Parts: sequence; C-alpha cells; structure tokens
Amino acid sequence: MTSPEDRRKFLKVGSIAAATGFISNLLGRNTNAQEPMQRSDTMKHDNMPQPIGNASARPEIPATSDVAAEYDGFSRFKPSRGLDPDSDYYIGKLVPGFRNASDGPAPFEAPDIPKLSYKMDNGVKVFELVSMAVQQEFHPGVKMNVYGYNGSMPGPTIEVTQGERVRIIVTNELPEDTFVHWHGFELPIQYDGAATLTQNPIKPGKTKVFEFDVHEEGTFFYHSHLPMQEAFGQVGWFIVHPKKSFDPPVDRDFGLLFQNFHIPPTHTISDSMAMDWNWHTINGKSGPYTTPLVCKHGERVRVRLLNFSPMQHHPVHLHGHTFWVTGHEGARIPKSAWVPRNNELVGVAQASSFEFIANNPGDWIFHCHMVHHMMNHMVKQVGPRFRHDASVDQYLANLSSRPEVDALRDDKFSTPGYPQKMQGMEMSSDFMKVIWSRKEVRGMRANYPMSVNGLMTVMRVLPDDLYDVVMNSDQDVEKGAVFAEIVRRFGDPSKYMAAPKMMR
Ligand SMILES: [Cu+2]
Repeated sequence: MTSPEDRRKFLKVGSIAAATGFISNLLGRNTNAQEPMQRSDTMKHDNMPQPIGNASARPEIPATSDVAAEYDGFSRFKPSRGLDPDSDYYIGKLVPGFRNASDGPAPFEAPDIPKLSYKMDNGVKVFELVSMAVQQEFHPGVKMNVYGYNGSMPGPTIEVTQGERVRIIVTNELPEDTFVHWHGFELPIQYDGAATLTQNPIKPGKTKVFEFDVHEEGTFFYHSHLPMQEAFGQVGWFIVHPKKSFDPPVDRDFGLLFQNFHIPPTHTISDSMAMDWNWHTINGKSGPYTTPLVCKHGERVRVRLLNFSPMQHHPVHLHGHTFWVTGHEGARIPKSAWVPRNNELVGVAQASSFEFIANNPGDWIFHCHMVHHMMNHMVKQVGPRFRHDASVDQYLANLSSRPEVDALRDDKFSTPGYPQKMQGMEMSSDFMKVIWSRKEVRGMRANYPMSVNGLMTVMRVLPDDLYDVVMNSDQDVEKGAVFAEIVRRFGDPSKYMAAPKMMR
C-alpha cells in the first residue's frame, strides 16, 4: 500500500465489509464481517507444519498432585475468570500449583544469571562477591563494557532461606572505591553499606566482610551504593525463601531484572549522565536475546520483576493472562490486598511479584509498555528530518501555515531515518544462529525475533508433551511447529497463517 490512493481503496473496501457485517449481525445472520480476513483465509495453512508432540494429548493433572482442574468456575486449563469476584479462586487467586507444599519452595530461576555458590562455616552461609568490570554481551556479538560482580552483570544470585545467617566477603577489583548495600535488609547499621554514612569505602584491591542474620523473607537485591556504579550495572538478586512455604505453592519462581543504559553509536560504554536511555536489558540481555520463560499448561507461576533502571519506571504487561500482584520486595502482600492486573508499574528500585495460573497455551509476550523501551539502541538521526522540498520561508512568515508533513510517506516524503532507526539491529545470519541456538525458543514462529526487542521477553505456556519436545528432547523442531501445534489444539487452525517465507 504505497500510495494514498491504494490506502483510500483499502479503507473503502474495509468499511463496506464492516458495514455488511454490521447489517448481517442485525439480521441475525452469521456471516464474517471482515472481507480482508476472508481473503487471508484462502492464503492460509498450506504451510502449516506437521503435527508435533502427542497430537491427541489432553491437559491433565500429574499423578503426583491432588489438585483439581477447576475451582469455583476457574479452570487451570482454559481461559476463565471463575464465578464470584469475592471467591478465593476468582482469576485463579488461590488455585494451587501442581507442586506439593511439603516439597518446599520452587527453585528460583533467573534465566542467563548464574547463582552464587557458598560454603558452610559453623552454620553460616559464606558467599564471596567480587566487584569488577565486566564485558557483557547484550546481543550476539554486541559486547558492552559495564560493571558487575564475579564476571557477571547483573551479579550472581544469592539465594537463602529465612532464618539463616550469611557472611558475604566482598573484594573490590574495580579501579575505584566501592560500597555494597543489601537492599531491604533489616541488619546492624555497620553492614548497611551506605556510602560513608555508615562505613568507609572498600578501596581497590581490598576486602570487607558483612555478616548478619536474615529474619525476613522476600525479593531483595544487593547493589553498589555509588550512583554511577549502579548506572553501570552493579546489582544482583538476593532471594530469601520463606521458612513457612508460601500458600498456595507455585510450580515456577522466575526472576526478570530490568536495567537500561545510554550507549552512543560507536561506543561500548554507557554515558551514565544521560537521561535518554537507549539499551534495555532483562537479566543482562536485550530482546530477542532474552531467554523466554517456559512453563507447563496449568502450572502456577510466580515472576519476580525487579526494575534496576537508573531513571525510568516500567509499566510491565503480560499478554493472555490476568496476574495477581502478590508481593513487593521484602514482603508478601496479605492475600486480602492482592490486586489482579494486566499491567503493573514497577518503579525504580522496586520489585513486584506476579502470580497466575498458566491456563492459556501459547507464546505470550511479556514486556515493558514504554515505546522507547521496546527497542534497542535507538539513536538520533543525522541529516534532514523535514521534507526536502519545503521552503522554510513559507512558515517563518506565518507560523500557522507551516508546511504539512505527509505521514503516509509518498515519494515526497522520503527523508531517511524517520521514524528513528535502530542501529546495530541488522540481525545477520550469525545473529540469528545464536538466537535460535537456545532450546527455550524451539518451535516459535520464524519471525519472532523481529518483534521481541529491548525490554521484552516471552512467557511460553506449553502442554506437557510440547514442553518435553522444547526443553527435554534433541528432536529437530521446525520453526513455527510448536506454535502451529498450539493453534491446532487450542486455537482456530482454519485461520492459521505461516510466517512470511523470507523469515523461514
Ligand atoms: Cu520501560
């Protein structure tokens, strides 16, 4: 649709089709209202991949669990709300996962971030943390120079249980002073790490020992207490599982740590004074290099989302499900105060926990809703951004008659780079090879990398047999095959559309 005339034609056909549908509906006839949709039906599923997994599989409860498929009108296996907003089971609120509470908490899993190992010393969990410069691969082949811990940005995850005592030995391998703060912990003042207020800096090459009892539970984190080191990436998870398991038990406990940076074109280091941040990472990677969260159909899922962006808040949205906000940082919210949401604003240095029953199979995007955060490496264009044949004199003489800019972009509006372009996003074949080398993305639509950028990742909800194909098998999986299989079983296969050929 290149010319305005084509566009007008389309609008006309579209509105006639819509009007026909409207009249048909009034007459109670069941015709398809949208002609363009009908036309695409005829293109349809010649390219639908062959069935994969156990095509006759039906959702079922694992033999090890005694939970139900349905609670008060809410089904763990199909999109549903339940009957009564005041019910404990409305939108799956207290519907338990398959995991038995007696098995303890589900292991915390933050894709792409290692866990920090520890040694026991007389009942104390001893961790060693090294503050250092790190080269972090935001995208395949795109290595940025940042600060982190133990060779990782974000730093490795510290995971303990409420009631334990921890000793953390911090060594500073940065070329400058550092401080480490244990965010949210109620600990003795001399271990708090607030720059110079409570302690002297850890000098380059020096070590400081922190030791305290953890009497809390929740989602915590550690970070440098110097603002520019925070902006350079120095943060890590500090997860404290409750002594008494959370009720209802979850099957998955995922962590997504959001950060952003301003890295000008041709640079590999962030301008930490900038206000407009242009590289956005989840667990140290930008979409589509972020690793999808993969769960099984019917499971109860928790996602802990920490916003450690220097300056910007993130409205975070999950498609296909309504989630309950069940926790903020170092506390679980009383059940009476849980809030159901589709989009939750997570402010700077805040962490929110989302819980939901994965009752809608598919590859669901999980993303920040700010448009600049859904892209990587946005840069200002150089060169003209006005129509090249428009005279400035026209509107200098009379500001109310400024030349109109035609957003339909016919041949009079061919200014390069509008809207702003993303740099370094060529998605070469080497890039694609790395993106598709991860098991978590197997069987997704061939063009998925085009739409998952910046602060975006994917929540994959898979029936058991497809979960096994994706996560546990060596089977060669055609791009789009898992997606097509979900459409076949749970969607509308007659409306299936393959990804454009160029992308396969
Ligand atoms: Cu955002």
